[in-house]
Amino acid sequence: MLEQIINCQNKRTPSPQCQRPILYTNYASESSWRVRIALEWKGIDYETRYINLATGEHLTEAYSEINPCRQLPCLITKTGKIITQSIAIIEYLEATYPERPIFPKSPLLKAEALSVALNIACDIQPLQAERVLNCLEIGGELRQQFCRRMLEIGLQGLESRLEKISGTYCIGEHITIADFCLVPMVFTARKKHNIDLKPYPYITKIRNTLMTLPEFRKSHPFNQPDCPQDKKEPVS
Ligand SMILES: N[C@@H](CCC(=O)N[C@@H](CS)C(=O)NCC(=O)O)C(=O)O
Repeated sequence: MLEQIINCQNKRTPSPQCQRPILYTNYASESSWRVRIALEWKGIDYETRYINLATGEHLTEAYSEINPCRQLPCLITKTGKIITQSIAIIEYLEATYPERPIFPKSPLLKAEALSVALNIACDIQPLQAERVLNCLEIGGELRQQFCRRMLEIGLQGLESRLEKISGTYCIGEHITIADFCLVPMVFTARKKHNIDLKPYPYITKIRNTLMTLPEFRKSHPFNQPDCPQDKKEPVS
């Protein structure tokens, strides 16, 4: 399949394999979950290719032909074009599937939604990325402490921001791209780094409300076919 996609790209013409968008994803990838929520939210029929981060499949030459940055997620559009970066993919989905908009019309609210999304995607999440932690050459408990501290700093700032701008969801009463970033980040904090969310009542309340929605539950890591049985827990 990788070869077919690469050929499709090189020829710059759609191939039969590119008639539905294809998401390269991994159950444990926070950034991929953002896009899975967006695809579910928009009701887009898409195919999935699972890339195993644990075995380093994202670092292979074959995958780097698709995404030279060797990261997930990556979307192949139905016309066979490659889009990387979760926020860019979500913006593309919004532009091409305008039903159920996830960017507010008001310029100010749109800026606020993007500001929360980028705070998570650019400032908070990258500091738990394996490639960053590997470069720091810290392991064991020190590694966990670093991740937890960085997450706590991020969560504190976000909580104060949400106290001012949130309603039922991150940005008032409309579900936006900010919510698509919030829920996966909270999963990383709780499940991967054991962070207690009690000091963050706004984040907790919004996250719990969002997790009642089918789009967020269906796209949850534990509901992904590539999630190993021994890692699965009931979705809560
Ligand atoms: N800014 C990128 C971040 C992508 C990213 O960090 N992906 C992680 C999984 S969540 C990854 O591929 N990690 C592999 C690595 O860093 O080597 C996005 O939003 O798509």
